[in-house]
Amino acid sequence: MTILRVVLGDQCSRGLSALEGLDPARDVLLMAEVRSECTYVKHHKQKIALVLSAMRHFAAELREEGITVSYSALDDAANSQTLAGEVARIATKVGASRIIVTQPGEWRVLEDMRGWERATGLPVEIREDGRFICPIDRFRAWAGDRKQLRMEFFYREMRRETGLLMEGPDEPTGGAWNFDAENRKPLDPGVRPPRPRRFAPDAVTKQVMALVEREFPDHFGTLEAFAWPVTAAQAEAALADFVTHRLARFGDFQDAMAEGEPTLFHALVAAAMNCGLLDPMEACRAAEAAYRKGHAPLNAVEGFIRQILGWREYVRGIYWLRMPAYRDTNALGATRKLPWFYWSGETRMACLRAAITQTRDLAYAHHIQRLMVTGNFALLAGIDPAEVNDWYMVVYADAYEWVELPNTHGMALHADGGVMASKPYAASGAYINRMSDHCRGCAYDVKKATGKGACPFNFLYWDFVSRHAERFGRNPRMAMPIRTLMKMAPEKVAAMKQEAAAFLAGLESGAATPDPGAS
Ligand code: FAD
Ligand code: DLZ
Ligand code: SF4
Repeated sequence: MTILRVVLGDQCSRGLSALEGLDPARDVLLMAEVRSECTYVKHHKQKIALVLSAMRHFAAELREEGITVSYSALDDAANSQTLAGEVARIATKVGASRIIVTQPGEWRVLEDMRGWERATGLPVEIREDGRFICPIDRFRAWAGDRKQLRMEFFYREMRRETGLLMEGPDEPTGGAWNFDAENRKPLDPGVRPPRPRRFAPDAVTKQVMALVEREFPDHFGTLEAFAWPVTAAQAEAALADFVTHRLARFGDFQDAMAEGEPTLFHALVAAAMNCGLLDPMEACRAAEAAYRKGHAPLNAVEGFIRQILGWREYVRGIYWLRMPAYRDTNALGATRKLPWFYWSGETRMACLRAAITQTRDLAYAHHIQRLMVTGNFALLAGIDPAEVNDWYMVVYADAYEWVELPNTHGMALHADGGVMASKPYAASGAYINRMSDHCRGCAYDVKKATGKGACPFNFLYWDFVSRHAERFGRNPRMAMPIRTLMKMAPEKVAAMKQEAAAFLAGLESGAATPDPGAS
């Protein structure tokens, strides 16, 4: 009896649990491009092109192995345009006796999947997603009834369990778990980061790009610079390119930002990893091997491995532990609408302009831009987490709710009330000035917190600290800024609060950003 095996767009992995035990003589594999998945948020055009191209390439590879693939293209006349619709339609067409699928990455799709049995009248087996290093139940067990779910402690357990960068059962390589203190350098003016390898669109990708332009013309972003890997072989080449040319300095400049340098020493592997083209453990092992061979220093390699083995696994654990309530968290009571410049990039704030315009053109910004520029601004300005969440889901090629939501609600906005981070990642312009060269070319003056041309990050920061001083009063990690605020002249505090109010009112009125010469 035919088993229908369903593979979703972010499950383009040969080792997927849904493919285990597949019998090519008996089974049919279903992949379906559907409008509902392309539009549940209006994804960046490059994200849709990446996922559909990866799906088409993966289907072709499976067919070459002799596997029967039922592939619903987006423009097939018979396509019902929903996952449930295609599963029911193809199950009937092939006379399936049961359905096997791997657990999806998003709560919304799992809810949908739970209805497939009713929709098809067939048993549906939802298998664990073995592509993650830490199974969901393992994370739950770790979380147990701990009061604090700090990533660092989870990460150490993962190091012990995987043996990555370990010299013995409890001995981390180099004698420490974390070398972050070495990883906070601004970019040296003389350093030119090597450009990441680009993967020019082949015929399949070009066809998909034309389809995306035709079907989703009003989605955010441009397709011109599309250069993402779309096959497992290309994703491995992208990883190798990173390990060879950028890993060694990844640590040093992990938190740096620079005008005209959209990628610095980052890996650009999340987009491929999140749609299944690259195995996270393979990425960690490749980095460790580079260290063992003396090709990259420990601060770089440990920093990179921590991002994947630590942060990536941890945020996924938090997502499944806390959903569905996590999505509605808004601990700081933020209600403001997302300013229009998040879409247009039209702002006089150079740091935000750089992060947003590169996001539009590349569907990419690196972590510090996401956290300390667009995220920090949204935190300080009190933007509604639901609006911010939608923005991050739309704009990045690597965005899937399981990873995007905890990063947005937990890390950037402190909307989860401190589940993930012990204090909000709020910072004034001084931080951006220390870590980047954006301020030099900005219309605002980073040294000023009030008066004509004052940097908005400055007065918004102090306004934020003042608004939330009571809430964070007993948090030792917030003690310093609160003490500094208390020591400030009351007139200065009042002036900054007034500037913040006027600035935010200007944003609400639809101005791109208030004229720095106007106040
Ligand atoms: P690198 O800087 O080279 O890091 C290597 C890898 O580590 C990444 O590919 C990624 O797999 C992993 N990683 C690093 N930081 C994190 C993190 N905080 N959480 C999970 N994995 C991490 N990452 C996504 O994959 N998808 C998202 O939708 C996403 N949304 C984010 C939203 C906000 C507000 C913030 C602050 C961060 C978000 N991140 C997201 C995390 C991080 O910014 C991206 O993983 C990273 O920028 C991807 O680029 P890269 O591959 O060059 O990463
Ligand atoms: C992101 C995405 C897009 C744009 N399109 C499809 C699609 O047409 N068909 C499909 O199976 N999956 C797609 N995906 C990925 C899904 O949105 C993803 O599987 C869910 O968000 C669960 O992580
Ligand atoms: Fe950003 Fe302020 Fe610096 Fe301008 S001066 S780039 S707004 S931090």
